[in-house]
Amino acid sequence: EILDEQDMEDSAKEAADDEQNQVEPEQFDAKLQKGDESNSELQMAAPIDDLQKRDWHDYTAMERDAQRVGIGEQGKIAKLDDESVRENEQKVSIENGFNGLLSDSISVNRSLPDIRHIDCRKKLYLRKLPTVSVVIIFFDEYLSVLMRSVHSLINRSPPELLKEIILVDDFSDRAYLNKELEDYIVNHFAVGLVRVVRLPQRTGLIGARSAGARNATADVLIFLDSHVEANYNWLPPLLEPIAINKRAAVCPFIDVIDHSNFNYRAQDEGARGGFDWQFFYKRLPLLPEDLKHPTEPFKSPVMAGGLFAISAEFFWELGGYDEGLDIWGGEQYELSFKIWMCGGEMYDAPCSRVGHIYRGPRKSIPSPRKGDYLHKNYKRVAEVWMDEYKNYLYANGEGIYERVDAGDLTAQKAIRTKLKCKSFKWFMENVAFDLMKSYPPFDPPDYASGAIQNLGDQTKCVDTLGRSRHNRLGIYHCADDLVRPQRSQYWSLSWKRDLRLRRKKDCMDVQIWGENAPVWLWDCHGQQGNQYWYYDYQTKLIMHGKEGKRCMELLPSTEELVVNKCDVSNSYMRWSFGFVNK
Ligand code: UD2
Ligand code: MN
Repeated sequence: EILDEQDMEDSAKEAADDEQNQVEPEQFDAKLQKGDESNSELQMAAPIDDLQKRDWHDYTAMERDAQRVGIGEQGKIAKLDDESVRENEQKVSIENGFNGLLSDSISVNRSLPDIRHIDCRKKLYLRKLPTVSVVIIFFDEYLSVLMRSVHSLINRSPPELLKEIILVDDFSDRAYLNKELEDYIVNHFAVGLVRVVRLPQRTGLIGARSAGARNATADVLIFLDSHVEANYNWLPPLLEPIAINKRAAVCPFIDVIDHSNFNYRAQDEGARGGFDWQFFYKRLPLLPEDLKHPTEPFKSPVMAGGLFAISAEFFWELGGYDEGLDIWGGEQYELSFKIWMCGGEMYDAPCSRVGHIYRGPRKSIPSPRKGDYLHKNYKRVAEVWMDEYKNYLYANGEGIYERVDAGDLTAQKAIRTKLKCKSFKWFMENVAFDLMKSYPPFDPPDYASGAIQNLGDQTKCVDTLGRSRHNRLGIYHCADDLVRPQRSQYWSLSWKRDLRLRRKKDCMDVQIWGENAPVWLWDCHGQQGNQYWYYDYQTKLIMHGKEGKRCMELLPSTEELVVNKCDVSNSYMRWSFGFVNK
């Protein structure tokens, strides 16, 4: 880090103001001296050009977009008014997992809301940025959605940076993706800008991306799903970290395009990427220093998978994707681990935003493979990269991993050795250092378990009364063994602080905050809130909610189980809990 960020921006702003973009040499001299003085010769020779920043916004296009009105414009909620198409709308939606018919009525050039952090609008980026090959893979994608993806890229990328868009067809079944797609491209895009690569058989998204990457000719590869929309000035923030460090991979913020109405919105304020021990992608909180600089790229342990930029050189240095990963899944972990462990870094860039259609309900499609490709993929990643941590994944797999064969891993292991990559332990301790706490591989012990016995009437215990979930709980004659009672009375106060039926996903749930609030048996959501409970083993109160002001109570007259304002003097509010883990 030679330069103070702010200094660099200030001088760059001045540079941008200057017609000829000439920077006064003294300005840089002063700052360069902050660097390694013993090496000032080299520092002075640092190409001044590379330090120049500029405003990359295309204001003409943005103003033009701001004027646009019509269905779905500005990313607003869209709707088809014609009742007669309703049936067809349903049919197309269920085939695609999004409202394709509605998409046909929205312009492929539609405008989007500029929902970036306000300071992103003023941000300048290096004048010299690498060129880009965008690789979009698709299998049976809906045509207007695919074309809107492409138009948005062309409309919102500086032409001098966007060298080509490569569409890789993963052997689609849909006929319109042949001639109709080719004709569209010929009629709408500059010659050679958009190319289609056709795979001779279904390869899956990993193989398709690799094929696209092999066809790419620019400095940087940007991989995208086939149902996205790039937002204003999305490209420079993705490229600058790579211009500075060619071993940086950068992800945009992924916004949500609603599958039913094409509304464009943020998913949250941003988060770091992680996973749990069933390999579900999870989000980790931003760090305090990330929050202090809301427009700066921040380090993220794992990418979501679909949308990211990486220099072609680094991608191939890493051996690309493991092409033994079939169809869908796991590749985001493989590449993320590889990037971090083998000398790279990964960032999320808040000022770069790309919308993605997260699919809604979709009719099930027959699997293109006989075996369980997903767990095979996961096992490949675990065997090659996760060292002893792979056992956490396997322990949560209910025996699946013992049954799948990962196949030949020689080539992947050889890459790890050749690049002298760090251990997975290093990754977990230095990059994903908070993951174990947020997503422990095994549930930590319960705070308490057993029967919940009322102290006002010691013959009575909380009981399901044989009812299933979505019913009120009641009370019943206590079991003889209060530590190991029968199933209808066997409760655990879990580490997530919900009160669940032992080994089940049914939790005590309170849905109103008024007087005599009934206690229900409901699906555990793990989000605390209205399922948060606290047992104070000294007062013997079972408190509901984080305020600790409302408590579980037995109403002796009606034998109902309710929640009311806590009162230690009321013995019907006090409970003994089978076994308490103090
Ligand atoms: C998420 C990622 C996706 C990928 C996947 C895990 C985001 C927004 N998306 O999936 O990129 O990392 O997790 O593997 O992070 N496709 C093919 N051939 C196939 C199957 C899919 O080309 O056999 C294409 C498909 O058309 C799409 C892309 O692969 O462009 C990703 O598939 P998806 O959109 O169904 O998956 P998604 O978004 O749930
Ligand atoms: Mn997708």
